[in-house]
Amino acid sequence: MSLQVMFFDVDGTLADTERDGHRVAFNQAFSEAGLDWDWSVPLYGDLLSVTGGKERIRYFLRKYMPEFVPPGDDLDDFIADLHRRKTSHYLKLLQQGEIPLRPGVARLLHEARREGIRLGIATTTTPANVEMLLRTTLGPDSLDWFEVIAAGDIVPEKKPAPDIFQYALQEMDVDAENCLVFEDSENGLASSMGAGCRTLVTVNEYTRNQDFSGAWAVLEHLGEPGRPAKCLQGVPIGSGIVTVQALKNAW
Ligand code: XBP
Ligand code: MG
Repeated sequence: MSLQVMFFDVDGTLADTERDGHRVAFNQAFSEAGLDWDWSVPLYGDLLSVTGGKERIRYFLRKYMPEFVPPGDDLDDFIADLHRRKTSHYLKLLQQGEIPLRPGVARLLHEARREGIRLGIATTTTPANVEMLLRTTLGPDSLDWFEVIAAGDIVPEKKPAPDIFQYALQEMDVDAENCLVFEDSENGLASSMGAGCRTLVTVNEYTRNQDFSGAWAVLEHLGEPGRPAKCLQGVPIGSGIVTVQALKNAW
């Protein structure tokens, strides 16, 4: 068993998209639809326990507005419409270049490509969101760096179910034991571990205090030369600068 493939989660892992991206876009969609809902930064922390934007709106209504009756009495249509609006606002935010990649992400991707490591993406978010993030941060060619972009409703069950990683493994025809997954959340870790993949977690503001038992390594971020990350749990990697060589040494 050896390091042959790297799978990346998107939201929270490639970039801090949740607080200043998805959350803001949800609020813009609510306001556009004439709703006075406001998902504050702390409230959104609770809502993140459910992955998937449509699933998150449904969870919000059930938990915080149980009396709410959607126009036309059709909840699925109502949520789908709100989510379409949200996606369009989110894409605009990405286009404006508001959301940079996290430390070390671009560096490690470039390095992995040079070293012949195969790349894939496994995420809960909508495919158009992934494509726009890659295009605006790494350039239009970067979509081709990934042999599979497994995203959104392509599988029946979103994270923490293992479906999206199982799908990505199958598409790339690789064994889980030769893969390393990069995740940022407990739901993501449960999903990748459920598919049998070794997982490196980089925490963020929303996920810092989650339970990462079973993760191979947990770091603040991937680190940059001159800006090493703290290794928080598990195997320490490369004195806080995650490189392909450091990963191979620790494997
Ligand atoms: C990401 C998500 C996504 C985004 C919203 O989870 O939960 O739902 O917040 O995306 P993960 P959509 O990083 O674990 O894949 O609104 O496009 O669903
Ligand atoms: Mg994530």
